[in-house]
Amino acid sequence: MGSRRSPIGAAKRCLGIDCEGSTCVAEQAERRGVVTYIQRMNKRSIEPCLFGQGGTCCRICSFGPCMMIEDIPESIGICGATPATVAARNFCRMVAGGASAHMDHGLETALAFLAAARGESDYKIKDEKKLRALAEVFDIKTEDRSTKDIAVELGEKALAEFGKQEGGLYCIRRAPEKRQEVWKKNGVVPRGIQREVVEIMHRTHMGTDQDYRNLLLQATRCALADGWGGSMISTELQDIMFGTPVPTRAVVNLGVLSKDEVNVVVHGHEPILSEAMVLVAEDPEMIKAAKNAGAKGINLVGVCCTGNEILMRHGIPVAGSFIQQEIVLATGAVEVMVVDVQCIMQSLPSVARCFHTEVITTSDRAKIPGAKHIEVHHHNALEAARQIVQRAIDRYPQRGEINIPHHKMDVVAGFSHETINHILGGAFRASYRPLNDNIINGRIRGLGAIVGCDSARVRSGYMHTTVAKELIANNVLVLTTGCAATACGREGLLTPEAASLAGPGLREVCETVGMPPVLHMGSCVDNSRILMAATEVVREGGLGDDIYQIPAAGCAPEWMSEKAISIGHYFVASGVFVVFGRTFPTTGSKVLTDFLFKEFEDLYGGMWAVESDPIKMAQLMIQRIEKGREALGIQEKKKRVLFDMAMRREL
Ligand code: MSK
Repeated sequence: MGSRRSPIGAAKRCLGIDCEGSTCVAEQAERRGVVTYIQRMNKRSIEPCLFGQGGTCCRICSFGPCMMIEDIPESIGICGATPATVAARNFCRMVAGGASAHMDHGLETALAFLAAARGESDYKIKDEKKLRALAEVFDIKTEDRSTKDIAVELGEKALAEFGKQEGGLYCIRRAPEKRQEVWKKNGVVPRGIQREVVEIMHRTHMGTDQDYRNLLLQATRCALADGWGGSMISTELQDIMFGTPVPTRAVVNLGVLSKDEVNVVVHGHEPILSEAMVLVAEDPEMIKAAKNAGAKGINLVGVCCTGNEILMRHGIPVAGSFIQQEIVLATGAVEVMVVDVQCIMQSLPSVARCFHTEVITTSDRAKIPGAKHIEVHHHNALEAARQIVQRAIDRYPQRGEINIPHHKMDVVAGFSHETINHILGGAFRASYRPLNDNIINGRIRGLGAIVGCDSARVRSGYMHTTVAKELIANNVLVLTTGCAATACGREGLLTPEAASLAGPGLREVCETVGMPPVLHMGSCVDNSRILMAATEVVREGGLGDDIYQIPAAGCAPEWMSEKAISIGHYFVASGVFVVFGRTFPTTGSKVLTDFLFKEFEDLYGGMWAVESDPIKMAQLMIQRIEKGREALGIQEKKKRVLFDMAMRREL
C-alpha cells in the first residue's frame, strides 16, 4: 500500500520554506478543493514498480512486458534479453529522451538566431564579442566582415549541426585536447546532433543491439551530442541574441507575486517567448492598460528554467521551481501562466480553473487539454506576447481571494563562464588564474556542481541546500543551475552574505571579491556553461590537462527528468564524478550498474554513483575532490607567504 503523508509536511516540502497553518498556500488551496501533486502523491495506492524503477522491465515488444530479476538465472526476456541488456536499453532511451529535449530547444534557437541574423525577426545580435568568438569555433572567417555576414554564416552552420551525419560537431573541439582523445579512443565522438538520437532508437528496437557495453557506447555518444552540441548551441546562441548574463540582483520565491499588480507567470524553457514578454511587460502602453483595469502595473515573474533565463539576463524575479508550479497558481494571484516546453504539469489548467487564472500554451509541440493555445514563433513573439499580456490584464478585475506568502529571498545570479573570468580576475586581467591559484593553494578545495530538478518524492529543496551547505563549509565552491539553483536561492545561498556559511578559505575568497559561495549559472541547457568553466580551468593550467583531473564533482540530488540522465551522462563522459539522489534507473541490473559506477572510470575518468543522504552525498563529492587534489600533488594546504617589497618587485 502507498505511504500516507501529512498534508502539512507535504506542503512544507512543496514550498521549500517553513510555512505554517493559515499562511500555507497548499493547505488553504486544499481546503478550497484544489488538487495538486501533494494530494496526488497522498492518494497513490500502489508503490512505484521496482522493475520499472530499477530498469529491468522490458516493454519494447508485445511478448512482454518482461520483468526480470538478475539474481534468478532463468529470469530473462522471452526473446532471451538479459536484465543488463534491458536496463541498458531503458537507460539509452532515457538519454535519448533527455538529449532530444535540449536538441529540439537548440534547433528552435538556431532557427530564431538565423532569422535574427537575417533581420527577419524582432530579435537582434546583442553580444558581438561572443558572436566573433563562437564564429571562430565554427571555422568562420571574422576579419573584415560585417556582424550580419558572420551571424548569418554562424546561424547556417549551427543549424546544419542538427542534421549532420558525419564529420563531428564543431563544439566538441572546445573540450581539452586530452578529453577529445579519450572520446576518440572510445569511439564516442558525436557525428551529428540528431543522428545520435535516431541511432539510439534503432539500437534499442527489439532484436537489435543486445550488448550492454555497446548500447552504453551509443548512450555516451548521444549524451555528448547533447552537452557539447544541442545544449551548448542553445546557450551560446541565446547569449549572442539576448545578451550574455552578468551578475544581477533579483528575488526568488512565492512572495515575488504582487497583490496589486497584474501577475504574469512565464514557465518552461525556451527564452524566445519570455524575452518578448520582458519587453511587453515594460511597455508604457501595456502598463497604462493595466492601470486602467485597476492594477498598479504589470508584474512579470518566472517559474522553472524560463524563470532562470530571464532572472539571469534581466533580474526578473522567480516565483518558484518545477515543484512549485501548481502552488504558484494556488495563490489565486496569477492572471495568466504562459508555458512553452518541458517540465510543465498537465494539471495546471485544472488548478487554474479553481481561480480566475488562464493557462496559455505557446508551442505546437506542447499542448494541454483545457489550456488556451496561442502559437508563438520567433517571427511573431512580440505580437503574441502583447496578446498574452492583454489577456492577463483583462482577467485582473476577476481576481478573487488571494494568499501570497511573504517568503522571498534576495539572490545574485548570472554567473556565465565568461563572467567568472571577470569576477575573479578583474576587469583588466580577466582570467581563471585567480580561481586556479586558489584551488592550488587550497583556499578553495575544488568545484562542486549541484544541478537538476526538484522532486515530489523528497523534501523539496532540502537535498540541494543540505549538499550545498556541506560543500561550502568544506571550502568547495558550488556551481548550480536549474531548479537546484532556485532551491539554493530560496535558502539564501546565492548572496555574498552566504559566505559566512563557508569554510575559512572559500569565505576569504568570496569576501575579497564579494561573490556568493554558490554561483547560479543558469537553466538546464546552461549546464554547458559548467562544461566550459571546467574547460577554462584546464586551459588556465596547473590543474591537469583534462577535466577528470580537476578537483571537482557533480550531483543532481532531487533529479526526476530524462534530461537529468542525459546531463549526468555527458558530465560523466566528460570526466566528472556524478552522484544522483535517491534512485538510479539501472539498479535492477548489478552488471550494468557496476559498469556505470565502476568500470566507466577507467574508460572516461568520470563515473556515476547514487546516494540518498545529502550529507553522505556531499562527503562522496568531497572525497572525490580530495582524491583529485592528491593526484595533482596539491593535497596539502600551502603555507601563506607574506611578500616583502623585493618579492613583489620580482613578481
Ligand atoms: S526545469 S528539467 S525540473 S531542472 Fe529545467 Fe527544473 Fe529539472 Fe525541469
